[in-house]
Amino acid sequence: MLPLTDSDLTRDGKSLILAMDHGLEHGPSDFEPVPETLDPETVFGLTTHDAVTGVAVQKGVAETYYPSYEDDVALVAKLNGTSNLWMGEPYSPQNWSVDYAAELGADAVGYTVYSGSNREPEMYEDFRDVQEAARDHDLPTVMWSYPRGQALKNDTADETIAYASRIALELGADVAKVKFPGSQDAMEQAVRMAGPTKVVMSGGSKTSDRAFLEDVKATIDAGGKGLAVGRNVWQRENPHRILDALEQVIFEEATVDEALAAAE
Ligand code: FBP
Repeated sequence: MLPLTDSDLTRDGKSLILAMDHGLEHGPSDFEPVPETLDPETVFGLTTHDAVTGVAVQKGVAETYYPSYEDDVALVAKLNGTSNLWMGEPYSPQNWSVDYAAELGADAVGYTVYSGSNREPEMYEDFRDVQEAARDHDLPTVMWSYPRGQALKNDTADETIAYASRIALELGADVAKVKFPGSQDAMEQAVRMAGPTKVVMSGGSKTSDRAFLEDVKATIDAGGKGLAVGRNVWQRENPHRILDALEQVIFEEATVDEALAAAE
């Protein structure tokens, strides 16, 4: 494992990674709630908030927008991704190389792995090459560890998320990005299963401020090391307010009530 403590991706050992690869993964519909977010510049503007330690984007967005923000925030180069138009078995092809990400100033690489898919063997082979190339560049690897496929009935079941975080450790990821399994106890098990691999919560579709902050708080109290989030920040009319509250919960050990009050 690469020690992440002093990396640009962390603050006090924890991370808040703002994800914005949705234009590829989900398409225009994700930007409809706040039409200004269609312009990647709007979301990049949020990365100057003190709470944000990293931004996760695809190649084209990184090439165009990251050069103006490289002094403000760490780049997590999201190397693979697939569109919502693809209806086949879950698989996510690699769209740019680790070498090119390093050239663009990446501080870490991100890679989705769909364990449980019929194409799992191919994805593991792809991930092997990425993880080893990232090691050559001393770049940490963040695995979007998303079990998915015909055999999987519930992709956020306790044991599924624990398995997801363990797979990240087994395959050499430094950070496991997993969905919230619904309780602090289940997240604790996921953190235990990951060993030295740091576990961060994946944001999910937009919920209320309180519901979202409670999941984040449970993740931090479970030993999780932060959050990688998209819609629950930039689909809000006032994303700065939720970032203020997230800063309290993730970095200041505040309760949800304290965080909401501080963000007023
Ligand atoms: P959200 O916080 O908006 O859920 O974003 C996290 C993320 O992993 C994105 O990086 C990615 O685009 C999206 O979720 C993929 O979600 P799914 O595969 O569940 O549609």
